[in-house]
Amino acid sequence: MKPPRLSDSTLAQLSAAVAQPRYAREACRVGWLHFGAGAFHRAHQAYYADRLLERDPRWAISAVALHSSAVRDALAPQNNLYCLAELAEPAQLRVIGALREILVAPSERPAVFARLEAPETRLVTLTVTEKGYCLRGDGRLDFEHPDIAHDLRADGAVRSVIGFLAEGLRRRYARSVAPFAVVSCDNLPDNGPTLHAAVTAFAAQRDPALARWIEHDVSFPRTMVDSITPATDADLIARVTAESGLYDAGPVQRERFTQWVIEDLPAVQVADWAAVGVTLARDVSVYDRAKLRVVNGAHSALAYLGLLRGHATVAEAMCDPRLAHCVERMLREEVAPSLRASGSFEVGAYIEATLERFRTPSVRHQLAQIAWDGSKKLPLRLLPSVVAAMATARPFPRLALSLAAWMRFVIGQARGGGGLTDPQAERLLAIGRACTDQPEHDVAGFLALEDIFPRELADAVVFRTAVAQGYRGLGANGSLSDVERE
Ligand code: CS2
Repeated sequence: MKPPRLSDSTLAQLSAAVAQPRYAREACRVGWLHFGAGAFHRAHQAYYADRLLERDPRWAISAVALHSSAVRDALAPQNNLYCLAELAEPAQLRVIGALREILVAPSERPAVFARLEAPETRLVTLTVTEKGYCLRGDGRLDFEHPDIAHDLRADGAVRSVIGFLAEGLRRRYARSVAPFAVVSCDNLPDNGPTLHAAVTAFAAQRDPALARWIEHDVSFPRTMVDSITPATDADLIARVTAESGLYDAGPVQRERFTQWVIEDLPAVQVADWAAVGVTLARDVSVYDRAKLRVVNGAHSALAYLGLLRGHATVAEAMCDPRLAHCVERMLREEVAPSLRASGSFEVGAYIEATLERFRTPSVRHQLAQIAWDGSKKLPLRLLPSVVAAMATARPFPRLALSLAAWMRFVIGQARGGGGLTDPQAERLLAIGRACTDQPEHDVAGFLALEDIFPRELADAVVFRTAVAQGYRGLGANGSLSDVERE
């Protein structure tokens, strides 16, 4: 017999082992708007909101899906309830009640603007991935991006998150409503200030006074978010349904570890963050640099090297002793020197803890998922460590190898016809098809992509040589013999 579906009216039938909202959902009010209703948001920020709601009813979330209606369609019959599986042995399930509604932007623009305009909306968060910011390689807003060009002409009928934020803030400004805080939860260095500059630049094209208001009066704190969130699959749906006793079409999963650090600005001091485990910090850059270069840098290295070596998940790749050793040395010898210790933060311990997280067998995190959008990720995750190494004349063979592995991965996809999930897929596949397995030639083809590899870096002989050497040693199947004894 098919179990009943998770919803407000079936919650009483939930297995006793599953935690459920300990607050009256109907008494909660929406004070938080979120762009990007994907798994990471539902596993991370919505979890913290759920815990805030236990003590303060103002923090129900209105989530906006920018493109697809899939999440809305899965959760609507469930009153937007879903299960979060915290992966450990055994997994811990909890039903999250923080989502009030899911708006699908293209068809529900007026409802999104109503939330953006509402004085009760004090917090706007985003998880739209690196490419959602429509930035150029130098981190500034790309006015040639089709969505930005469209939104500047659109007179409110916007489709990018930059357009939504600028238009939402314009409406508040016009009605003298105090601004909300805008909290980027994506893996970009200085995510707050970067987004702040992009929204201000967009607004300046429409109204200089609005741009000045955004620049001076709207807060865009820096943040660091961290929790490994493997994509939802049929396996998770089946497990959650079996363990909870209720059918859930949209569960999410993440590792037990979760971290959220927000820059301590007055505009974010609106909720009792400390009570739910969120850290407010004066200097977030220590955390965000370490997160991007260690957790995300190692992830990307493992993804490309691991896929070449025939692995499917991070935990599997970590069981490959040569690969694990290579990534560990990359972190300790090539990345760590670029990070500063601060207060209780100690780089060596952070690396140790990160590798331990990667080894957790219950977290089946697909390397193919991490391999997405390499053209947007590598410049933020690996290149800053390379630049820091070059500045102090330190060698960086494993960082170079990881970049070469990305090139080999792209070539493999081009030759095998597997396609690529990347905003630059067309250009990358064309470069991949033109490769001849001659290291200098092939590497030069990729390094010519200026919005990934800044000209000065691509022209540096030390850099070109290191990547070509990595590429040569790696071959097409990920041999590590050049950097580690096989
Ligand atoms: C991963 C991240 O998919 C990826 O590129 O590196 O999603 C990573 O799992 C998270 O940032 C961890 O917090």
